Amino acid sequence: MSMTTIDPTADDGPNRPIVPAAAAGTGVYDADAIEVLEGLEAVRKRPGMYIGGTGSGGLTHLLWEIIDNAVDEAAAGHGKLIEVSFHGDGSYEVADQGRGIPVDIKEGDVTALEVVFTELHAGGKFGNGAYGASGGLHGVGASVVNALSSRMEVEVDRNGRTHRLEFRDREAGNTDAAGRFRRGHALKIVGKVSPKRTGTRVRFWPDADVFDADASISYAEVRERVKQTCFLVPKVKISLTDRRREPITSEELMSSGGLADFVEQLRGDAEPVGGLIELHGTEDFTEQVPVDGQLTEVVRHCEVDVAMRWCASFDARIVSFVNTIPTPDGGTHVAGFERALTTAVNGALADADLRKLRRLRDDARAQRDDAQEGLVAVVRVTFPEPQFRGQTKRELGTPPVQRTVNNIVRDGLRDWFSGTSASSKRTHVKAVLDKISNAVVNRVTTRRALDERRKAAALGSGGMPAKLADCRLHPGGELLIVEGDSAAGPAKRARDSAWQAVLPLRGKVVNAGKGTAKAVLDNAEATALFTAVGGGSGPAFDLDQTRYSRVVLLADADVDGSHIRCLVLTLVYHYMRPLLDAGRVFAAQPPTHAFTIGQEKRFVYAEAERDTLIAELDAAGRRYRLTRFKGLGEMDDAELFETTLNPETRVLRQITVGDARAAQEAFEVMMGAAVDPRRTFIVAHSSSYGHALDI
Ligand code: 28F
Repeated sequence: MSMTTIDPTADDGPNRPIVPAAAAGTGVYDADAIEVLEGLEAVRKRPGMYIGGTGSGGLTHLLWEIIDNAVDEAAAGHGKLIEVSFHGDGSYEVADQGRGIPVDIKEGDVTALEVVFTELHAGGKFGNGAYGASGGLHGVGASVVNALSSRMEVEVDRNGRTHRLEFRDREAGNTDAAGRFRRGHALKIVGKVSPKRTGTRVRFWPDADVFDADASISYAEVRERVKQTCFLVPKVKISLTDRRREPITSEELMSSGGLADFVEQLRGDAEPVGGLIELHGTEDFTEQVPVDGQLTEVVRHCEVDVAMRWCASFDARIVSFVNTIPTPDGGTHVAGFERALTTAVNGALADADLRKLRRLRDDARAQRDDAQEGLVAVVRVTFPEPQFRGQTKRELGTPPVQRTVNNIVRDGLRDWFSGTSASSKRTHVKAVLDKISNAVVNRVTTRRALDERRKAAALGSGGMPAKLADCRLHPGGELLIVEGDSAAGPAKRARDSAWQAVLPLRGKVVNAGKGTAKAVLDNAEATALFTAVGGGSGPAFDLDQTRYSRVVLLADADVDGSHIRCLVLTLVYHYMRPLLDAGRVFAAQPPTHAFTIGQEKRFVYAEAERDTLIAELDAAGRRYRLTRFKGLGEMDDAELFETTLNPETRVLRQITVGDARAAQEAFEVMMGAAVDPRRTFIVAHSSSYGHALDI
């Protein structure tokens, strides 16, 4: 019985003469065949690169690649039914009623059909965008499925014929009358069909050598994603048939409402607020893509579809897709949507000028989470060649999409909120704005209450900061401000609690030169300082109300010390300026070194002094022990007392307004981005902390 094959020279028409078979499967590998096998071999070497892994996830990816191709064909308007079958022999089958993969000869005697299953990124669905939006497993194409299958059968109904091609371990061929597999590129005509009947059927047997023994495809998981997919191709029926065991079960899934149905399903039984909002738009964007190694600018036509509605719940549920691919980790399309949503919501709130928001003054703006409270939304973009972020390819990366989605959603929502779009009703808009404005009020009032509690918590019983170790004499005593907990302990032990109070300032005191008044007053450290000093803060600062006669900064001479010293001076400069003007702010000048000369101990306050003393002692042949102080925390109580607390022996430097202003600039430089000025500053000013006034 002769095998009927296609005469490669004839046209692809329905009346083509049937010629006797050439000697198929001659076993000669031409260069192309070798290249193809190497391509597919690469996939088998590193399957994880193409399908994420060789477990159940990777195996399921194979099925989705084939389903996605069928869905792409239906999404492009070809075919209204897709059939998915799980077979008892471990194979999977997908059939569509699309146009049928082309069967014309591509080059030599290889058909387009074979190319789709043997060349990576082949199938013409990539690069020329012929397909519009390719669902494809992120562009890896059906050839990956072939690469990872021990067997594959493809049948195409096209031009009134059913064309068949098989693969055995990636080799193209067909089974002859005797049931033997014969290698060859020729398609086998296995039937006649009505010329109007077109479609593609693919059955594949995953290669047990590639996948983990326990890898399996979960019917339920496939069903769940088929359900989601139905929302993306409204009115396309997708049937699922399980032939793995008796009784064979089959079900048909279809959504007629598309994304609107999807939102209703996601909403569940949550009470809706306002009505369903549907936005649609298209915009072209350009993208640089490598074509034949040359970066070329291509125009992409992008469609944006959004369905959304608010509910009386509090969580936000935004589901997103690019073409028919779910993007569970969001990406540029979701980013564009979220930005547009917050912008449009704030525009509408401003127009509504609600009293409950006016009371919040500069806190009245809705933030992202306020706008998204109780929101259910499906965001879908459709364009060819999507780029994905990361290996898992669950996040859309194409940058220009963000702007496209932002434009379309912002305009669409602005129309809805302003009532100009058909579907928006005043009552719906009002209900949504009420919900969002309540979310803003709740957030702001909760945060303010929390801040108050924090401030109160930071205050002790007498209304003073809990961490203030106060003294008994007011207002004649002095307030010692120490940096962090390390120096607080020794200072509290070494001080004279009759007239010396200690306040540790930890962490990053707010930068008063940069932060807003609110940020400063919200900062626990700043509040503690203002409360302890007692004269209030800002323009209302009253020197006569202050609780101490002077404030003394005890900070190490290192960078951290200078940082906190600059911050406190900036705070004093901006919010307790009269303290400075009255010369009541001082900085302790801890020594940099101590010389133990016999029984005597001498302190020096700068490297220059140290070197001079060393020279003297050496000249006099005196023996001595030199200690270097890197921080106050390194001093013992006696040293700390003598050098910073004891008015008889310590060295304080009076801080002037100029110093504080310099501190402000210093702070800018120290915290500024530019490194050079900062380094210059530290070197230039390190000596300036040397001179001192006796107090
Ligand atoms: C069961 C899996 O893979 N269906 C597919 C088509 C249809 C075309 C196509 C596919 C274009 C040039 C290759 C037909 N006619 N189901 C599927 N249906 N691929 S995959 O073309 C792919 C490339 O050669 C198709 C006109 N244009 C495209």
